[in-house]
Amino acid sequence: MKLDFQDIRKDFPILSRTVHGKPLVYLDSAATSQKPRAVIKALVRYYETLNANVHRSVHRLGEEATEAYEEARRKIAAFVRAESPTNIIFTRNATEAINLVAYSWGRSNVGPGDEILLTGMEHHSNLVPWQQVAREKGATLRFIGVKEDGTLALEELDSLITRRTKIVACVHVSNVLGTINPVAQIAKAAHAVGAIVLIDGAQSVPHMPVDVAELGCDFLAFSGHKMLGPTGIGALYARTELQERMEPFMFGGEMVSQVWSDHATWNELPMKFEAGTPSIGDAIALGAAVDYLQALGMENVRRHEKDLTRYALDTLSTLEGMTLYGPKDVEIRGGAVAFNFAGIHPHDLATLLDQQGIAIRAGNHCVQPLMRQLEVSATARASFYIYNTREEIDVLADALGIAARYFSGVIRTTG
Ligand code: C6P
Repeated sequence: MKLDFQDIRKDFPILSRTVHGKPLVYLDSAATSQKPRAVIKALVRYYETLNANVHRSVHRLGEEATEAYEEARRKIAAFVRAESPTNIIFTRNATEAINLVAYSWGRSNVGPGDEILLTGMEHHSNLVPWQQVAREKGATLRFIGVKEDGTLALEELDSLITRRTKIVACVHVSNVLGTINPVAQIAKAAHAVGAIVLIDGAQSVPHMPVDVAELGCDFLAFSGHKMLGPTGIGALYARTELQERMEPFMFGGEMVSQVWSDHATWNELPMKFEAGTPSIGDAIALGAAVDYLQALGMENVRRHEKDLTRYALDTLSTLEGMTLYGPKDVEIRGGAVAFNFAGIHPHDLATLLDQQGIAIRAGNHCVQPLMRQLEVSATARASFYIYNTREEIDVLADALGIAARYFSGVIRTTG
């Protein structure tokens, strides 16, 4: 199926606004995506017609809200090809999903002398929780290195994955380098020594077909807001057997079955991990986001982003003074393109582009260890999604040309 991307743009009300008098060119979807009308409507519809707490009330609204909430869970499970909806635990975001694993699984299964294997391109969300577990439990963190070309040093895998490895926690698609890591291969090596595998899917689930069985992962964490859904909702895919063996993450209402004054038993899966009133409307709207993506087809989403990424790499690499990070081959990379340009500080660059209506991100992208390896304190980053066009990349390239001239003193401000 060929997608009409101008039609897709019409589904996103925000894309018709202007910024500083210029049409908005939104190139920051790796930070958070924009939302189509169908998702906004689902949220409004929930509050206008369904609003009630879930799993508690026998009244009509309570039942309808519960059904809509559980329907969203079914959609999300199908989206990542989970065996059962009970494999999906709702969280606030990918960060909370990873923390859930670190607290519930990590604190009971990692001990002194054990090893936790990460990569050198982990987002802080998949690094700091493991630093905490390692410190508390006397375990050691190990890292698969990142090579100059932005890919992982997989030749190190055999020596890094040993009987001491308890968990391998690895980002699927890097939010800086764009690299798509061969997580299925890593998972196979981890399972061979009895380690379990957590995949940080924050930048993959929104952008490409993801099948948990094909990845061979035990856990997959992702955020709703990066995949057209609202903020405040994310998910953890967790294998049933591991859920059964794990202690709850948080304690309180709804995650319990029987409660006595001095002890309690836990609710069935996955409610055991969902304490308190969840983000009901946000979960339902995430279900609508999944419907929207499914209707487009994730293969088409990936194809469009590959095209944009190839175009961006080709276009930006012609600019003098451009340093692009990450693999050059779009077959092994996603649509987050980090760069430094003409010696201009990324924050200055982002501010200048903003004057042209262009939204990019500048900073360390919550991956400070990788920044140190790249020997920079920050980069600029353009990131793409289904609503972006080649024309917007041309606008970016032209604006970068203007920025270079401005900073080299050719263009001077008046006043
Ligand atoms: N990266 C970016 O601009 P949360 O904040 O929980 O929704 O997602 C955390 C996260 C985890 N892993 C990866 C690979 C990510 O890219 C992110 C979020 C954003 O790159 C915000 S720092």
